Amino acid sequence: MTETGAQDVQPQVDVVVVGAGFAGLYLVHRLRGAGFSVRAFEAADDVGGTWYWNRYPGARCDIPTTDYTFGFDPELEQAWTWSEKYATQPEILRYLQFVADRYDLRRDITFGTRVDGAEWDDAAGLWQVRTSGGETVACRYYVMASGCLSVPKEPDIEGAGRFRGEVYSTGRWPHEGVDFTGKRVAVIGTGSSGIQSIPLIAEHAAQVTVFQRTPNFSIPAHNGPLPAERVERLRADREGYREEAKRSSMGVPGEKTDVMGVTAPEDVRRQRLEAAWEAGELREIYGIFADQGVNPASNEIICEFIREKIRSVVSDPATAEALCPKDYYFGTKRPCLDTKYYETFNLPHVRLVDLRSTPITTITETGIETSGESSEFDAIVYATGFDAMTGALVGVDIAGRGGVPLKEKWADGPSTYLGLMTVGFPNFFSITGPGSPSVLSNMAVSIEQHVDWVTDCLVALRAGGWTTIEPTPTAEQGWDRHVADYAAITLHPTANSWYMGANVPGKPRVFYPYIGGVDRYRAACEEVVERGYLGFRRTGPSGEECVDGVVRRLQPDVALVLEAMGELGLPPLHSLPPEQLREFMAMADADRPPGPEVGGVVDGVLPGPAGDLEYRLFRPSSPGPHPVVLYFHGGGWVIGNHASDEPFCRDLCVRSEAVVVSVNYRHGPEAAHPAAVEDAWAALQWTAAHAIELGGIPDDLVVAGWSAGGNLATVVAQRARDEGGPVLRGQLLLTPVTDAEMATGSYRENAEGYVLTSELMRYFWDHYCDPAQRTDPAASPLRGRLGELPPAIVVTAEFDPLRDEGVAYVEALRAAGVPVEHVAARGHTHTSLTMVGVVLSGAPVRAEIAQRLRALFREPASV
Ligand code: N01
Repeated sequence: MTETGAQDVQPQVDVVVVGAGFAGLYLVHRLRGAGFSVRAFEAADDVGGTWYWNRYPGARCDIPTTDYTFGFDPELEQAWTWSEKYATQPEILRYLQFVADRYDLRRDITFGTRVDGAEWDDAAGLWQVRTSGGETVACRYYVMASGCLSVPKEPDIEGAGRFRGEVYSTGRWPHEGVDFTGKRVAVIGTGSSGIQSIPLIAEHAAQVTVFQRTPNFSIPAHNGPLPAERVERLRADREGYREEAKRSSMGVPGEKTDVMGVTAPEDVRRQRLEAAWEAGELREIYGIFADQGVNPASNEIICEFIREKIRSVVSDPATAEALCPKDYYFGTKRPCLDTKYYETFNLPHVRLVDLRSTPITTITETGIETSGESSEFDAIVYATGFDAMTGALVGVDIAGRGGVPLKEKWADGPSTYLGLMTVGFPNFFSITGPGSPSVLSNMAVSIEQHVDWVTDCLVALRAGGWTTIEPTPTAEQGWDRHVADYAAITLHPTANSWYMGANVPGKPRVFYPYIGGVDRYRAACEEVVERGYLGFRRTGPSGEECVDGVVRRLQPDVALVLEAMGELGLPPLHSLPPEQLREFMAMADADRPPGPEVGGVVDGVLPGPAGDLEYRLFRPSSPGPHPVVLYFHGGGWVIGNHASDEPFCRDLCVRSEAVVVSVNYRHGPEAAHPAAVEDAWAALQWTAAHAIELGGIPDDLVVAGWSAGGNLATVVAQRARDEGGPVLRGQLLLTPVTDAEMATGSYRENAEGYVLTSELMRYFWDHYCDPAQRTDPAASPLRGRLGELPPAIVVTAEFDPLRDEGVAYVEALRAAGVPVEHVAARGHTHTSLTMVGVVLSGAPVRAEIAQRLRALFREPASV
């Protein structure tokens, strides 16, 4: 490590910063204020970053200026007044120049100079940063504040270099501006840059031809004066307003909706859609429905609404249709705010070329050829986008410990801890890096949060006598997984967007930003600090400290459900008498999504030892006969019935193409152990005997159950073995109860906070089974003889008190020679896997269960 060298070689400067946009400027200000020496390098001749380079006509912010602004200094906010809801590029650039002047920032910034490379010197514990000016600067900390959308994508069109007319790129626009008067102009690209610039280019050009590969969703910005309501709120309580932004999901204050697109009445939908259209704000269109980002049907309502609007504006039906996005979900590519974009296509000199039907074949010396036409132009404008999120970071030769290049480490996609740091690159930070909310949020707020976090971190290092900081591999892998888990429950991975790296040929296809929201992200960053820099190793002359661990381990949607339940302020479930607990569960079940469509549902009764037992049968839609799954519901042998796990049963039926028969059984305390076992045993015998009438294949029978139902399933499987039948294909045990002892590690780790608590499990046992009977294998099947049992699929959940007894059952079955498939559901709780349509991250686990179940049915019968 760095200890010895670190004391000998002194840095020339504490921190090197790359970039002088929003992020670089605030970094210089904060670091300097915290007593660090700083040098910033900026390729441009002045401050501004994005707003220095993107000078194309129509360039504006699309977050209202009340929010797209620094919030760290109330006096700065007093001293500057924005002129419009969405400011133009020149005004934003003037603002950043004003900020640079006000805090005298330029004296620490070297302009016209790129950082070409940076090497970590492990012996000295320093970064050696090389610049295009020929300097090498030794620094302790190195921060890339180089922007998420700062490296324009190279034109990747055949013949692009041959064109002899004028060529412009929106991301590198000439400072003196461009006069298109009387010219024939081609614009390639219809993302935000194209959509903002096309109407203004059309004001002067003689002809504008727009080459569109993918149409975008755009809504009118309704630009104008600053929103009065926002200005008033800021005036009345600036601090409260800024704080609300920090605790919002996008970095802009606003209410979250709980209106679901699919279930809302038509008039409510319409009202919300029209209101968002009228507001002309990203925050509003991202928040029309609570489920628009995850539910295709809900999302489609928004897509179709915008398509209707496009059709109502654009006169030529063919052009209108070509402008309507149809092959990706709203929001999975960055939507745009525009000023008269669609109207521009009604002008006689503006034409759309749909590259989907007639792709560009080549650019020639004089124009553009597509498969359908050849046109001549005086100028071509490339609005073709950026190598987003990682382009600027891997564009510099950054070599970490052992000389490993960042580019190499990230060859399969970026890997970061909190989007701030990466393993193997000590003391190296990226502002709004991949794995942070960045481009999905108000950049001004996200930049400030990162700069504050980094500065506070350096202050803490100094105070603690540490000289290096680096994340641990465990922490980084955990964060990468969390970022990917979040993206996986959204519709984003379905789109070819720059969020997915899909716009740059060869770029790894992963979801680059963090979609958990500014609020949740900030909470994670704060928690890391509160827990003593969890996931970081810090070293210094006097040794090292490492608090290893993962900051977010629950599946994101499981965490959201737990959060929502926490907000209800319910009494502990184990404090309710059984009758009340049953009523409460029935109420909760009434509101849940019903589960997928099945081919048919039949209710019936079968004879039990103490009277009829109700069952509900779910039939697949394909022609039968099918294998049969006899299913016992969860509920601690105290609550639930044959219908209480209906969404899960439907899901199981559809995914495994089996008839699922969910049978009720008697519950404690009214009918204590072994009543439930006797009922389950009767149900098994009856189902096996009536397989054909139920639409099943005889002998193609699996017993299944969740939790207490899993306990019953395996108890009757043991009995079937001992009594010579019925013949079973296998047993599916979902987070089963296998032992009454309640003394495992998972009982301690997950005692509270994950719905099924230790107390609640004790309550269930106490209502179900006399303590003297609990060691009986008919109550604690782990204690039974396990040899010669049918193959098992055992599912355990990471945050479940029952996890370890499930694992113990897996091991014991294996030791007894029983084939076992163990599905360990990472980040799940005892109850989350059955929350069909609510906890979306449960779907891949259920798919895996079904796949294994199907495989079981394909195997030759074992008994
Ligand atoms: O870039 P883009 P952008 N042949 O990647 C097309 C922010 N921003 O500069 O979608 C033909 O969105 C490409 O087509 P396709 C904002 O976050 C903000 O416009 O890949 N076409 C697409 O239509 C934004 O999202 C503002 O099929 C080609 C377009 O070019 C981000 O920056 C303003 C092509 C590129 O769109 C990037 O926006 C501007 C090819 N070979 C930007 N290659 C504000 O309002 C690409 N395209 C604040």
